Amino acid sequence: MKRALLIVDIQNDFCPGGALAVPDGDRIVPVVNGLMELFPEVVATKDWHPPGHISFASRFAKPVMTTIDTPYGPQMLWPDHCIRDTPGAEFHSELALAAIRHVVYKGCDPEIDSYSAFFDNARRQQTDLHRYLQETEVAGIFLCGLATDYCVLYSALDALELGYDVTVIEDACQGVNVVAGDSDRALRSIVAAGGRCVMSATLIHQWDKEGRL
Ligand code: VGL
Ligand code: ZN
Repeated sequence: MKRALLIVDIQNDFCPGGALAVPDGDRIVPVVNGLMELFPEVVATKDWHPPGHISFASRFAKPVMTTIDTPYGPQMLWPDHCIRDTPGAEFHSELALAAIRHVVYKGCDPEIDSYSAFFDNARRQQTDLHRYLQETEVAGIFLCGLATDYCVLYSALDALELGYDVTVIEDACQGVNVVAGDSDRALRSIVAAGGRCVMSATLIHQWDKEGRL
C-alpha cells in the first residue's frame, strides 16, 4: 500500500506570533521535517481565506471563539487568519518545502469554512486532494500538523469515510484546545472511527528496518 504524509496547515498564523497561534504550534516543525523522507509522497494543505471570510469574528463584530449559525450549521468565529497571499498564510519558514509534491488550498470560499482537507464544512465542494491521491495511487494517509482538534481531526474523519487507511502521528500534531482536552478527544474520535495513532519514533524505527513506508 502506497502511503502519503499529509501535512496540515503548518502556516505562520497557526504558530506562535501568528493571528491564531496554536500553543507551541512550531514545536512540531522539526518532527515533521524528520518524517518527510520516510514517505514516497508528501502533500501539504494551506488554510487560504479571502478577506472578510465567514469564519472571521471581525466580519460580524463578535468576540472570537464564539459561534454563529450559518446555513451549514454552527460556525466558530476566529481572529482573521491565513488570508490568501499574506505572510500569515505562508508555510512556517523552517518547514522543509522541497519534499512537498502537492499543495491543497482550502477555505477559499468566502461563505463556507473548511476544516477538512477534502470537503468544505457544508460538504458542497471538494478540494483536489482526493483526486490527487487517487492519481498517485495513495491508499494510506499519515496526518500531522495544525490543529489536532480542527483541521487534522476533520481531515482524518473524511479520509476514513473516503476509504483510506488513516494514521495520525500524535507528536507531529498540536491542538488549539479552545476547551481543555479537545486534542485528546479528537484523537479518540479518530480511533473510534477506524483510524490509528502512532508516535513519530515508532515510524522512524519501522523505517530503519523496512525502508520507505
Ligand atoms: C484551523 C481554525 C480555523 C485549522 C483553520 O487549521 O485547524 N482552525 N481555521
Ligand atoms: Zn481557517
